[in-house]
Amino acid sequence: QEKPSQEWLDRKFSMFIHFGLYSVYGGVYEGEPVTRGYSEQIQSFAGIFSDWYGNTANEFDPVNWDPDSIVSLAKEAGMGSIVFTSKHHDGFCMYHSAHTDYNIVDATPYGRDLMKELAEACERGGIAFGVYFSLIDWHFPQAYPISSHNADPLTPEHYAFNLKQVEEIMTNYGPLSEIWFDMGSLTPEQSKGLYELVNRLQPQCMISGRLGNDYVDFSVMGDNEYPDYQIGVPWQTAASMFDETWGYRSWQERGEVQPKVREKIESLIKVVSRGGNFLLNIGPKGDGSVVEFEREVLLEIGKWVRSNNEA
Ligand code: JFZ
Repeated sequence: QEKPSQEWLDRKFSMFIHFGLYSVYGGVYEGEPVTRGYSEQIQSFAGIFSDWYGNTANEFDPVNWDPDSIVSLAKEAGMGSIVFTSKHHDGFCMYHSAHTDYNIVDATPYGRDLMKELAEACERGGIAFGVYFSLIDWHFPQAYPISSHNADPLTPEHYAFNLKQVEEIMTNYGPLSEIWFDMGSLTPEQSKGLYELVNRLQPQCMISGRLGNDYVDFSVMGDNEYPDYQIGVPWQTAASMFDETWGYRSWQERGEVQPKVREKIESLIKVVSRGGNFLLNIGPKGDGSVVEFEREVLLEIGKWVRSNNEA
């Protein structure tokens, strides 16, 4: 029996990474902070046309992205896996897709398959790797309109495109611990099709409930949320460092490290003691570096985890 994956259930604490073209904007458009909405959704909240937004790829050169040091950071924090944004709502692929040029290899001066390098670093470091994959796409022509909660089912073209992309992700990046489908509105046939595709190629890969229509291997709670009764399915709480954004926000007021450490340890305890997986997010800068505040918070949490394991 492949599911639920016992490894997934045992993992308890994991790193979420939101990294993409939006990280270059850092929550700023035309010199002004964009104060509405998550910064990873700046294309929508600042009303930027996709072609114009996509020009940012010409300057996307995350030379300070260092997958081995990110894996070390996750391990020091006591995390057992990393879940990475393969494609967010903006439609930009952080991996080498054969089905669109709108990807990190073909469209940026960086020109390397950053997701593959992260997957390999996870393998070297002995932690699991999974992906976030958006079922909203603001770049794919047949998938309009721009919305962060599109209520229309996927168009046949968009669905076919997603199938091809999920297939390449399931084929080229080693064994995946989970796929975090997000935010689409699918027909039952579409949910079933994607669910069966993942199961066929990677039967151990846990599938998030956001695929819809009860095709679910684990269910996702919001920050600080957890079920107050046994729900009978594996579950996860995803949390950002600050509620307002998952992607990098240059003008974020971060305050002191210690109160944030305490807040996140409290969440970790609540989630893990109730049997869930805690997925804590970082949002690296456009140059690929980890925000110092976030690094410090993770290292402090790691100290607590270690002292707790020894006790
Ligand atoms: C979605 C995305 O729209 C968002 O940009 C980010 O990627 C986040 C991780 O996922 O937004 C969500 C998803 C789930 C919840 C809240 C926002 N939730 O379960 O409370």
